[in-house]
Amino acid sequence: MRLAGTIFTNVTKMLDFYSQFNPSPLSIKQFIDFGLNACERKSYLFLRKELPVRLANIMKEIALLPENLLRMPSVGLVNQWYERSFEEIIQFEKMEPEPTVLTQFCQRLVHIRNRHADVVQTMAQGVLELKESHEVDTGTENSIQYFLDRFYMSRISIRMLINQHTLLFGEQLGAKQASLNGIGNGGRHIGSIDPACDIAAVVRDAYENARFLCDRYYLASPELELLQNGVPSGRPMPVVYVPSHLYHMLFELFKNAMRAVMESHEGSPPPIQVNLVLGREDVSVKMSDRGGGIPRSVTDLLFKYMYSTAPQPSKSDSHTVPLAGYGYGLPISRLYARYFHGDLVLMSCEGYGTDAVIYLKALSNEANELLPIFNRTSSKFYRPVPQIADWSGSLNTATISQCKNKDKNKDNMSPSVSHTL
Ligand code: P4A
Repeated sequence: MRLAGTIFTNVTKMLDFYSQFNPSPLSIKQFIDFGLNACERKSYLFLRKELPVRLANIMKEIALLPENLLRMPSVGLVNQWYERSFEEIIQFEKMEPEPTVLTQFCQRLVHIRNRHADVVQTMAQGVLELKESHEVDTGTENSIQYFLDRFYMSRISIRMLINQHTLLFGEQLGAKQASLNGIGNGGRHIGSIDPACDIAAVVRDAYENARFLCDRYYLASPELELLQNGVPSGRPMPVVYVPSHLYHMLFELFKNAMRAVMESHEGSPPPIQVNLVLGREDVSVKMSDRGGGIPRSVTDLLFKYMYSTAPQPSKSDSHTVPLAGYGYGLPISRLYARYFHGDLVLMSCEGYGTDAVIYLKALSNEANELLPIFNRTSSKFYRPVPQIADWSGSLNTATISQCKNKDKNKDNMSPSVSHTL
């Protein structure tokens, strides 16, 4: 207790210090080169600076949140986790990379990853607490959307770094060997990256698991029609990617598509079509359903955290509403796509069905991390100024505020590779 004041000022100082640095985005190619060539010492020296930088950058933004959101118990809890983890990492600042330190560092990373396991759910709870206790205006809603995109993106990136280090170097017993061998995956994984990730296989896997839930709830399910360049093909389509990220996106999209199809058809449900296309710049995965679609005004709302926030079905209900689409499935799936400079877009034709497209970068050296950077420009989004319309019609329509969010999502993120077109 006696030291509390000292620790407080010290950590505050360290936060100020580390938040001055911009995060260093890595490309998938760099992750792979690093995984193949770098030693644990080098990884340690990089992470003991990069992790505090990424933590500090996002913690500075947490501090800028609307005050009534910051006061919500769940948000306070998340904030505490970040403070604790930041403190735990900067303890390594001056520790030489000796074997005992390296082991301790690995264990610390695992501990931190576990501590942050429920961040998404807890933050959603915080937003729910705010909605239930306060009237939320459009300005606040936009700030929260802006923040959560950056906050969850930061989390994805920090977990990626931790996963790579612990998979490559953790748990003594030849962890590097095990992760490089990628048990059951043809021995090619580099941490969480598969240099020959078969998109077709991940599509089938996500489909089967979503179908299992669909069958249980609706007692039927739509078939999958898997195409490559528009024609049926049994051949694999390999890309350099993180299979778990791709799976996450596809599973979410399959659940949505199945729900829409089953809710709009009494008899035999029309199949869900997935078309895989490999271009020079993009890999595109297009999922088309005939589930009746949604109006354009709703498409945008599906990516909004405030709109998607609903009380979680209780654990005992969860088996009866497997495709309910609670939570942040779509907005977070889109962040996974954008994390390596891809995207996820929905195009719906109300009255017919929905197309969802996942875009990935075809080249691993162009697949750079997209990271939020804390600076003066980013902080201005937390003090929304009253908006004056410069187009006729209400400013509060979903369409217009989504347009603004689209621009915002692109601002203050780490720069992308510039293309000469
Ligand atoms: N039609 N189309 C979709 C939905 C409806 C749809 C839908 C009613 C809406 C909300 C939801 C799940 C499905 C689709 C594919 C998508 C997204 C929406 O990727 O067919 O849960 C949130």
